[in-house]
Amino acid sequence: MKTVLVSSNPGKAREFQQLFQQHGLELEVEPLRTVEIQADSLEEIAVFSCLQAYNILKKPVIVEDAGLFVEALNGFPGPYSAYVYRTIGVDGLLRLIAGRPRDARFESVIAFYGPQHGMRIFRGECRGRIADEPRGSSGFGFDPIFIPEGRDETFAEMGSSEKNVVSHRGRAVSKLIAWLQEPR
Ligand code: ITT
Repeated sequence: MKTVLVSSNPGKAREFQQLFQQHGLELEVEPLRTVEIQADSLEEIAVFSCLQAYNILKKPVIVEDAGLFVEALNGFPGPYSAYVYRTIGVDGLLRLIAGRPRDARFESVIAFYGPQHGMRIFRGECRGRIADEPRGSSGFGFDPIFIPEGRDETFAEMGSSEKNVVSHRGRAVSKLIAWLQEPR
């Protein structure tokens, strides 16, 4: 079964592609822009976008919604991460948490929908902390200020394959791939 990822984020698509290739699976990326609802949960957003994409493309699709949850901000920006990134960006987020504890986590929720299997959800989380200043130039979004647990480098100082080993997305995609590879 060839899987279609609907995403307009090339950085995200690259990380998915790399994991699929490592497992000898094909992944088609469709940069279709769906209407992203505002909701307090990544799952609600992913499920809504996934059904919308399926209704347009009429083939099995996957959609991922991810976000950065900062503990000192009670989980903000979470599901609003794309908006916060576009508006105040990395520097704005650093200003918001100046002098406060740096604990944070990334979460990824992947929604798969196909008429044979219905809706399936796969989750991944990566705990870590917010760096004092941006470091590194690879990746996308908040990568320059996120340091995963047990490491000193930010995600942006790692290559995408190294990031995939520990990241929220890497963990969620690995669960998706294990499910896709189950004999049926
Ligand atoms: P699509 O919905 O089209 O896939 P998007 O960029 O809008 O692309 P999300 O809503 O899932 O994707 O992402 C929310 C934002 O959270 C994203 O734009 C980044 O700013 C941030 N983000 C998510 N995953 C990230 C990661 O692995 N590294 C850095 N920032 C990330």
